[in-house]
Amino acid sequence: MENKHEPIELKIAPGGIAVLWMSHPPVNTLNQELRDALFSNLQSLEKDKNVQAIILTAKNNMFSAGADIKEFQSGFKGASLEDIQNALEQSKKITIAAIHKAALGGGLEIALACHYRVADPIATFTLPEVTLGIIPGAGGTQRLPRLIGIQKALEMIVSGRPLSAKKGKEYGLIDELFKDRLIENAIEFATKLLKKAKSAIRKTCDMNVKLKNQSVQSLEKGIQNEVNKIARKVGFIAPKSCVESVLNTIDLSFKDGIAHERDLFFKAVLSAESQALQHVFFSQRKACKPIDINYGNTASFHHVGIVGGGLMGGGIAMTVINAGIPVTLIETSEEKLEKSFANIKKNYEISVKNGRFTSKEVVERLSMINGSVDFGDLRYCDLVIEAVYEDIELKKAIFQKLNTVCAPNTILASNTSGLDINELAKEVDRKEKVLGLHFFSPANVTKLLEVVKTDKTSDHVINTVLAFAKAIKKNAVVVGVCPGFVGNRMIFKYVDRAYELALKGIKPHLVDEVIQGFGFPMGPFAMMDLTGLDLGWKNTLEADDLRDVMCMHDRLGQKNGKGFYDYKDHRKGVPSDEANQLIQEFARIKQIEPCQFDDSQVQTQLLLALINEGFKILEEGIVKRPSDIDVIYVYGYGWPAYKGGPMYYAQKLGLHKVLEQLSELKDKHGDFWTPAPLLEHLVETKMRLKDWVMDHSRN
Ligand code: 3H9
Repeated sequence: MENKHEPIELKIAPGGIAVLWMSHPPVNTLNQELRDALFSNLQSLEKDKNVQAIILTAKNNMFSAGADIKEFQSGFKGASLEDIQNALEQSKKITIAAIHKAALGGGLEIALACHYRVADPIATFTLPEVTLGIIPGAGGTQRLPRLIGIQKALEMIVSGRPLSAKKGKEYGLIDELFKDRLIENAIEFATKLLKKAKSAIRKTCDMNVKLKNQSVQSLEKGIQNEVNKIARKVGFIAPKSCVESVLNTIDLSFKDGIAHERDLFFKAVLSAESQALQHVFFSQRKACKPIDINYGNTASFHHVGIVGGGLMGGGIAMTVINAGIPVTLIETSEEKLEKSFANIKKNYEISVKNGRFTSKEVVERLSMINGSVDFGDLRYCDLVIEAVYEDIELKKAIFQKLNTVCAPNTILASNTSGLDINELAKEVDRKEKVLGLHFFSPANVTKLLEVVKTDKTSDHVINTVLAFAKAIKKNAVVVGVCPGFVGNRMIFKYVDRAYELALKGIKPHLVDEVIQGFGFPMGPFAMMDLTGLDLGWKNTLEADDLRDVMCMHDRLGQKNGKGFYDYKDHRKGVPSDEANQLIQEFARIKQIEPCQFDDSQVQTQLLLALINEGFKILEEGIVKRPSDIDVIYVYGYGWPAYKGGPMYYAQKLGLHKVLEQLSELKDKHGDFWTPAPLLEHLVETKMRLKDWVMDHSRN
């Protein structure tokens, strides 16, 4: 008979010290089963006269990932987090949370209700609710400021960023750090507390918030930048609600503050932003589990080779060594290697300046890259990533070389942003070990990784590379081969429409402003300037589009200080008279008549260009799920996460409405707007995208 898994394990140590282990794999989310078991154990321990102290800890290599996000939709039933917190905080026994690895959200909030907290020095503490469009709803906004002060609590809660154990101890969140034997040390800690003459019970809810001569206005002002950064220009309520609730600790009693926090929490859970962010959370985790792959063993990674030390190759090298995997970087000459290392060092210096790494960490990382001009040095690599410029013949020659120098098991990947990887696979014997790994610039920062499966890539290779993506902290999405794959294929259409709008008389900076108003960090013209207008430009004598026009007039983007914008200081572009004149001149040559479009028409055209292509990509099976496209756009192209991604947005808008708008645009502005057949089919059959995927994956 199978043993029933118990969500709580209990042991009583000598001296009446009870140790409660939460055990809900994989990450101890506080779902109803765990909450009920925890609450009933706490009630029994309270009644047990032999028990003097309670240590709350957890199994599965993690304290707790917080509330179960799935219950946001179904509603919370059974014992609440508040019941558990009251049991811990009001207990007559000493309660201690012993935290290893991480305590997030509700997980940290129950620890805050304990009388003491001890932790492993590698542990982190996070209230990430804002990243889900909500606020901490189990007392986090009321207890954290009481423990670490209002300003630090505001910074943690509004940003959703983790706090290290070292800082936690410094700020007073953690009482003791224990490098080894966390539980044994926690028991010893409890024993010492029990020996104190005076009761050691210390309730967070009874603490006063310390204001340190700060006014509410100065606190509000201090956090405004962070709020603006997260909320961008649009009405995203969570960061503002976090501020409101934390500041309530100044004027409201603990009880009233909790009641107010609960109201704000439930309002936020129901908001459109939170629904979209929850969709993104689960979509990202689903994306790395492709529908059409047989899961199995994965190979391990001891050494990675990178061919090409330019902007992309250098960024990829940084990403890999940051994960502790050594890299061999190949260039064609010693000078190029030197240049590449100088760029990598410069990027790390910026990270040191903004506090991401210490100088010591950077030295350690740099010692993990070995530069070489000899392809033979790649022979021991488990994976080689080619990252040279976009020239299929050059890439083919490199793959032929790799085929001869690399061990037969080495996986060969190309970082091409859209070339045909099936063609590259033809150059080697190990066709099943060839695939695309499309990183996005800056590769050491952007989270997205398109994993491009060719006709022959084996499932084992895909599984291995997905494990690699997780190790280097990238959000992977498996896609098929087509020009531009998913992300760029869609962005080509969007940029094409942006050019069309400019040719019809809407100035580039006005187009950009509209799309920033939607929540993108930058518009299509600023994006093209940043990427470099000459990327992939075939130096022709006749211009096909506005990119050609700009390049022909040596306007290459940020890199030479002029593109669609003029760049006086390095990054901040100002509208350019010269670029605007060139656009007008080209419109005249092409006989394009000016048109009046208001902001909402501009926004609709740009977003529909993306969405319509998304439907075509889905129908062709280049990705299997609409949510995979959402993940690509949120993590690779700056689509505002609180709007869920283009396909989620289309479904929310109503597919019939999307079809109607596309048909109208087609009538007025031509065939570019022909609706994708899949969209027509869904509207005709009144089927939701989600249901089509289920139907489709069954075939
Ligand atoms: C909260 O606490 C609200 C309270 O203030 C108030 C309540 C009243 N819920 O990411 P992984 C699943 S809000 C449901 O691959 P990792 C995840 O979907 C919560 N499911 O592992 C995946 O499932 P599957 C605040 C969750 O090691 C599996 O667990 N907390 C949750 O790379 C493994 O996850 C957060 O926002 C959850 N809370 O990363 C933390 N967490 O295997 C969100 C995970 O079916 N979680 N799952 O695909 C994380 O940031 C990461 O999962 C974590 C582990 C860092 C914990």
